[in-house]
Amino acid sequence: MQVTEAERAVYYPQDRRFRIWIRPKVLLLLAVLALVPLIFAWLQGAFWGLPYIMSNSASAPATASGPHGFPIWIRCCHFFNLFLTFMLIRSGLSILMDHPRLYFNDGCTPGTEWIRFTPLKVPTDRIWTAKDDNRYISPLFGLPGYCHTVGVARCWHFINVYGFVLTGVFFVSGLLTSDQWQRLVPTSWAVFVQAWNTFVTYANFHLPPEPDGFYGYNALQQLAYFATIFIMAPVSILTGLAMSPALVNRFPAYTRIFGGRQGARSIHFLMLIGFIVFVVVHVTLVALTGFARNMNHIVLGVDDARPTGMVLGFIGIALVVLSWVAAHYISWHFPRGLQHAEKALMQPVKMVTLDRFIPQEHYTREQISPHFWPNGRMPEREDWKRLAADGFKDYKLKIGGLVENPAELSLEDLRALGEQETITMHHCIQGWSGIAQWRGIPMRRMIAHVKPNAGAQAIAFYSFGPALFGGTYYETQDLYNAMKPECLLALEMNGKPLPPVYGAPLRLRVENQLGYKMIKWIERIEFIASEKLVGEGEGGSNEDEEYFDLLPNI
Ligand SMILES: Nc1nc2c(c(=O)[nH]1)N[C@H]1C(S)=C(S)[C@@H](COP(=O)(O)O)O[C@H]1N2
Ligand SMILES: [Mo]
Repeated sequence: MQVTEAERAVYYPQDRRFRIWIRPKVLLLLAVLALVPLIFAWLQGAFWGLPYIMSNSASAPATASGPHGFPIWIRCCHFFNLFLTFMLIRSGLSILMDHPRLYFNDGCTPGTEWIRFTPLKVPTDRIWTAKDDNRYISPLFGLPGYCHTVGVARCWHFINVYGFVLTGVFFVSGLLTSDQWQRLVPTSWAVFVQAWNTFVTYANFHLPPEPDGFYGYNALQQLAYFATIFIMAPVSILTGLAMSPALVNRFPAYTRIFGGRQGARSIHFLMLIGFIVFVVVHVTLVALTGFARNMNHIVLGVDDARPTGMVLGFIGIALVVLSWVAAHYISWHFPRGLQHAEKALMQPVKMVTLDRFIPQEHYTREQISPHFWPNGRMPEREDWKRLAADGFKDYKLKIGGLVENPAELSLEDLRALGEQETITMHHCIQGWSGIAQWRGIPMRRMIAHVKPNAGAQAIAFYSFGPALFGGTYYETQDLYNAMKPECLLALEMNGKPLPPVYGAPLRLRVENQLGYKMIKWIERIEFIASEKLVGEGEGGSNEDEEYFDLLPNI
């Protein structure tokens, strides 16, 4: 792909250091969580020897009850899952690095993160935007990797999440309509005792007697598979949803289950780590406990030790690795096609679900975040600076395009249309959030004032500020969302006139969407027939240049 100088500076920054910092208390907690069971296992091994592990029916294949072997649909699901999980992990890591800090508070106050993937502390002596904060990740680990590629990474994440959910639904339906669930779902509490005994054996560097996986699993293995399928996967999906602005601002109580949006984001990340740990342990044990035979089970569905399954398995793994190379190639050579593919899959679903939600303010003054990450590039234009110098006294918002009643409104005129207040949570695509109070003019009052023609379907907003790679920052809204009661042209934030960094004199608030739709430093507004008619036709600067969604309800 041809990249301009400005793009190069964003994608390939000079500073590519990678550091992980974990809050000491959290580190201690993790160490304790890991060490306590190990210490107990070692003590038990040292004083009482290795525990006795009951053989289960799978140890004697001739008499094994329950499911025999892996039917083709399980083997296919297993392969798809391998492919999809890695796509999700790799794109997830790219998304994470766009705001490389995790919190358990919705204000994302710098310094309150429990883990960060950046060597930088947020400076306090100057404006530090969320985009200044994003980090580089090597394309070996991230899809598509590099820096600030969250748009493309999200395309992959959402396309693959479809496959992940469908595979999951298909797999679980298959389990429940056959006898295969018996492998995975423990039916007796004794499984915990057996699982502990198995753990003690591993912890003392021994392998427990291995049942033939063709017929059944050892207790710890069963619990690990059960947790991955029935706990980690659903929790990943539920916490993913809990980061949706449409859902959170409509049903704040849902997200509180996970400790707020940032709790959900942290848990989503912990699930990612869980999947990685699972893959590492799973693959190691498959290799240690009769690799050729195990591979025949899951690749061919036969129970012998020929090398065929192993060979085909390696080919399958090679295909998965090849898919990473292909995905990288597509990301950099056909990002627009990728963006459109994601849109074709996601937009229709969003339009009948998340986009229908009318946000409701549910936050109190006490919940307003002490810090609100700023984002974007401040206007550099002289006319904006002149206006700002005398408090936007001479500012006139120009509204035109397909309207009966074009207008030029001062801040006074705007106020006269009638103001409204909300306290809402802002969701940036990069991952941070913040709660603030906004006061301004509902878009629908402004719309009623200018009277759009029947042909007007979208509204284009142009900023005084520049877009990421230069040129004018612009965004569009469809009329449907602009008419929602909380959609505001905000003049005030937390009880004061909008501060310059946060969009003075006027910015948009659309609470069921992600932050980049909420254009700051608005200069003029135009009613148009379609978002396709402005810029590159994707619906805004971010959609054009960073492959973000037109309708970002999640
Ligand atoms: N003009 C302009 N508006 C903009 C942006 C920008 O870069 N330029 N960034 C957007 C993004 S990505 C976000 S998250 C919000 C951030 O708003 P805040 O600075 O009030 O936190 O502004 C949005 N509005
Ligand atoms: Mo953002």
